[in-house]
Amino acid sequence: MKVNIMKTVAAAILAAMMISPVVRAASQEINETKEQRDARMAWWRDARFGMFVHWGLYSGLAGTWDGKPVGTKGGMEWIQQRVKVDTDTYAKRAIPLFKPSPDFAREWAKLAREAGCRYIVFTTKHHDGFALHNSRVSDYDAGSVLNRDLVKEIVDAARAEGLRVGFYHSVIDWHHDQYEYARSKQLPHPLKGKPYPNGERTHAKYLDYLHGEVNELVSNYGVVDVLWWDYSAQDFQGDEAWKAFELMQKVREKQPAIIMNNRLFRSQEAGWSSMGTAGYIPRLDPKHGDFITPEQHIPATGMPGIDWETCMTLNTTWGYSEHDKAWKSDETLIRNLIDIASKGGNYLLNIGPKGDGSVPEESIKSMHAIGAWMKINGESIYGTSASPFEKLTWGRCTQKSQAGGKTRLYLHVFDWPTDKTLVLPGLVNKPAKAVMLTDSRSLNVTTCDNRVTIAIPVEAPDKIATVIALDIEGLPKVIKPQ
Ligand code: JFZ
Repeated sequence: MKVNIMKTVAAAILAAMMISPVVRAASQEINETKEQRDARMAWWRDARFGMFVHWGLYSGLAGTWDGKPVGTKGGMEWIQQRVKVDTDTYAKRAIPLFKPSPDFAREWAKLAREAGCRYIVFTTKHHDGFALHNSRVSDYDAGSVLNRDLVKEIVDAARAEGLRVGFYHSVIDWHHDQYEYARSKQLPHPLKGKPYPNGERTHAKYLDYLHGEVNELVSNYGVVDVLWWDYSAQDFQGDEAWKAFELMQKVREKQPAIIMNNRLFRSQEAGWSSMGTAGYIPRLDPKHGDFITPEQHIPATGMPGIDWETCMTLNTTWGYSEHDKAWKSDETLIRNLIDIASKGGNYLLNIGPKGDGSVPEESIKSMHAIGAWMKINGESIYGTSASPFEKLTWGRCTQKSQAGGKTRLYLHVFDWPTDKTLVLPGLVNKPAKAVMLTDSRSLNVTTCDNRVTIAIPVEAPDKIATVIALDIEGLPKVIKPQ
């Protein structure tokens, strides 16, 4: 809600004058030791599994425009761009269909907890520009339109379920009348290629607005654990596009322990090689963010020294679409989570609630299936690190240090061997014991010729992934099998 515009403008001008070039240059450097960084990242690295939520005005439209499906595949949170309409036309159709129920946030938070997620990252504003909080610098926000602060509702609900909270925030903005979309050929905009409807634009004014909304988000909702920026292109990124270093610095001043992704940038040193969802590379200078964000895919190998999080949809769209039926199977989702953990990454799995905030039935089922598996096998995911094996023919492995210098290897068996033996080729450590998490059954372990062999039952107790916890002496030592 806009109040005291003059006061805000005056304050902004004053603030801008006070930021000297010296301060701005210094703000790029991260004053943090490795130990401090490890401490700040610890909860996130342990969590391994988070719930992403894409929800906004587009959710009520549900992938439909003029009574017709805009598509059956792909991101329907982009619907305004897909049908190429201005913000007023879009808002007029979308607002009446966006009707959050009183209880929606508690349902999401409960679902996330039941699924075994340790954090939730949700869209505070997507590319369409509609903000879910009660904003003083905008009248295109839930406060102005619904007289509700949906960010507060979601944060409160998530905290009540013991979840960490992350804000997705789009720096791309299809609503603001000073956003100079012509400056990028690569970033999307519904009116791309067309002249600005309002004549001249001054991007700096958009940046005041962007920084203003972000300031509200990091000031008014207590601790914010993650800021998930989205996104930049090679031809428009970083300082030029978003005053990125200053923005990150301001966020850190309010939220010293916050964890941010690298999407305010798109350059080699910030972990990007090209456009496209697979354009990431395993590189990251901390001044550009804390983690990289492979989208809709899982990297082929782990990336020692780099924090990463794969974000993925349950079907093919982030924002709700009534036409998208391409739901991933429980097997795919559970094995993805395991695969990612075995490579040392996090899984941020998306739900796209409907316009009333309710979660599609298929998504609830999938999240519950993951939750049921996690309830039994969660210790093989949370707080684990990447596999010591380069490759295992039957599945995946994660590991965790134990008291007394032991290491526990979690063996995730996807393809159950038919000869009643599970072989760990090249593992030279002395094994102590093996237990199946499914039913706490102890299994016989033998070792010879640099391989460990575990005696297993004929039938796989869990067709998707049976986990065997194998304790070994010392840190795992794996040699290349001959
Ligand atoms: C972005 C958003 O556009 C999308 O709607 C969703 O929020 C997702 C999580 O993030 O998706 C992208 C971002 C970058 C590229 C493509 C899709 N890219 O660089 O090509």
